Amino acid sequence: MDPLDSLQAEAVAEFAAIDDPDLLEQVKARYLGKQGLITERMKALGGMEPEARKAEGARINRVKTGVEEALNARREALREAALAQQLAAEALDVSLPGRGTGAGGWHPVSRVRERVCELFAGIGFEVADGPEIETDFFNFTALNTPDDHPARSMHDTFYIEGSDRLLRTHTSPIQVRYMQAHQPPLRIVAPGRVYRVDSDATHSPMFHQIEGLWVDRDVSFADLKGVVTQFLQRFFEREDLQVRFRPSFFPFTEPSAEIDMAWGDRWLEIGGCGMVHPNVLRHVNIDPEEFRGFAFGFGIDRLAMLRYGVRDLRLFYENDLRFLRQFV
Ligand code: 2U9
Repeated sequence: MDPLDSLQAEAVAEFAAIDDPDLLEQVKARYLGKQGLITERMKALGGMEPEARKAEGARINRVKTGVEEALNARREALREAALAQQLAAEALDVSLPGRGTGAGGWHPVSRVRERVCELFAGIGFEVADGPEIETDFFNFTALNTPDDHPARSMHDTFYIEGSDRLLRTHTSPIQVRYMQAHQPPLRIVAPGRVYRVDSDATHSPMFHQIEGLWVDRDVSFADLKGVVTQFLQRFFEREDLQVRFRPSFFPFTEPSAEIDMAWGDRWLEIGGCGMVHPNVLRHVNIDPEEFRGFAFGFGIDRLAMLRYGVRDLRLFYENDLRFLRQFV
């Protein structure tokens, strides 16, 4: 075979035997590099007669093109092989079962809220709702709370700067709004978030209340005692739970009482209640000579702490899943 042809055949055979792209580039240099076998032959053309140089030049170029084509074909083949290998390694088994997202669960405070609403719904109470950002009127004035009452101070209430708005300090404004929109007789519970400037192991600046209100022609303090006592006995699932009503004061009820329940060998304060103050009824155009009402309130977080044996209220708001999962 002509030496130039055998050079081409040699290069093509050598490229075909190489599996490593780096090695391929090294071998390419042996033929096409600055001192490569083909390049050297090009250089040798300079010493030839013009006629012979032209013919030999054309032959070398043809061989060079052939070698370059073989090189490029091998490069492409190796690139495709590498890609095929990568795809095989990263292959997805679409028949595998999914990881799943895991089922969420109710927060303990929400569970207690739902349970309390359910118990009251069972004796005819409707569940009412209202805004967390309230006006001074619905949060205080309509609830017979005087201008100089400590609850109205910046110390106790979050006010919204540059407006007459505030974060409601109790859920009572819900009942005021409900009475504006509905005629008695009426029976509602109002659960929700409330806000007070207060923070320690048993107080959070945001906490949850549920309040109840029953307005009718002939409701009495005896009805109030019965409803509250039965609710607590059902909620704590203890028919013999002892409940006591201790005289107290709230601006929006008269008479008023703290609700205590027996817990181990002592009394625990668990809520407050009273007969709706006549001024509160007048603010919503209900005639206190015709209608009377009773109201009560519980801290949902406090009910949850007692029901589940949680000592620190703040655990409910840290969102530590190890804690929260225990209630699901
Ligand atoms: C209207 C009229 C009266 C709701 C009441 C209480 C007493 C009470 C506390 C329980 C624990 C607040 O979360 S707590 O700190 N609540 O003591 N709440 S009477 O009285 C109302 C409500 C609405 C129109």
